[in-house]
Amino acid sequence: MKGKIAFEEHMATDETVADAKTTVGDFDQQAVFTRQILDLGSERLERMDANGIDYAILSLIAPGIQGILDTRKAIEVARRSNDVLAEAEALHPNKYGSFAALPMQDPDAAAAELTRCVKELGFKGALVNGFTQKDVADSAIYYDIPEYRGFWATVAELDVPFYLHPRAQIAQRAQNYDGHKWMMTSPWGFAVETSIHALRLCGSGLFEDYPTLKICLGHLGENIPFGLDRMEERMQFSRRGYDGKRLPSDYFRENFHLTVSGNFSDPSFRCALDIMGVDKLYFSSDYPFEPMEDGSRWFDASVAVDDATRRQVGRNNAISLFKLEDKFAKT
Ligand code: GRE
Ligand code: ZN
Repeated sequence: MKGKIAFEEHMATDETVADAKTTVGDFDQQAVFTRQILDLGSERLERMDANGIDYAILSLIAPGIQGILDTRKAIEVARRSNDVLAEAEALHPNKYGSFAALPMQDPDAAAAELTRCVKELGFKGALVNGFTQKDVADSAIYYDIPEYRGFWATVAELDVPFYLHPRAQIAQRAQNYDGHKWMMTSPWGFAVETSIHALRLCGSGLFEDYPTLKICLGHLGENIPFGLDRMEERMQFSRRGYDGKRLPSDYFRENFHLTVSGNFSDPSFRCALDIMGVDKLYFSSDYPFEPMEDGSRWFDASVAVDDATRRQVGRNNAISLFKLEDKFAKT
């Protein structure tokens, strides 16, 4: 399919590229990966063209700003990274959009940086890599706590999507992976970590306070669609510690938007489509963690997706979500 729009597409700056070392294994792959994640020019653009991707909203590599312990440094690195993204977008305004990286260590600074990025630089929203560390390595702050309500007020007021992207559990808190490190990151742990964070947002009453928030999740919803009916069923019996007025499944269907990034599976897609409906699903590739070719080849030919669905999920829904009508026509 030509004309796809993708928005879990990653980049790194020179000062954040060290994160790539923790995510890719052997040296050959490391060298290729490092080149690809730093590239905001011809290699990425040619690959987008070859795979029928018209437009990509770029975001900083994980864990990015969320792994910086020093709050001042986090604020500075976020700002510099966002300026690099803005420059790339200015060179290729019809090819790239930008998601803000945010210093979540300081909710007010994060709100201020998002406001700057959206109002001054024309960014399309934020992408945050899960919980944030702060001051000490053994820390993990989730954004459902009261300290972040002011931040969410800003997100709601700016009316831009917030992409909750995975990161790995931190080593000091990962005893459940002892001896099984293979599943700690993208094969399984990313989805566990990110789904818990997403459900914490639901359980905190956040979407009662700010009912218009739009939260994006990748990987077809980090396994939540598959578990949602059971959750709703079981919560008839117990809601201990739950502060939402409605069920998590109500908020999930209303406030969440899922991309297919890195989860190019017909059965998983059918489940997400059944649970969420066609309006809430979007294309994305997760480049360069996934080759653009894999996502595009699957999406363009998938028998789980009929042609009208393909156009809606591959393009038209993103035009609506990011208000891109001035740039792109729906097809
Ligand atoms: C991702 O961005 O989704 C990702 C990583 C690291 C490894 C695999 C992966 O950040 O999909
Ligand atoms: Zn990703």
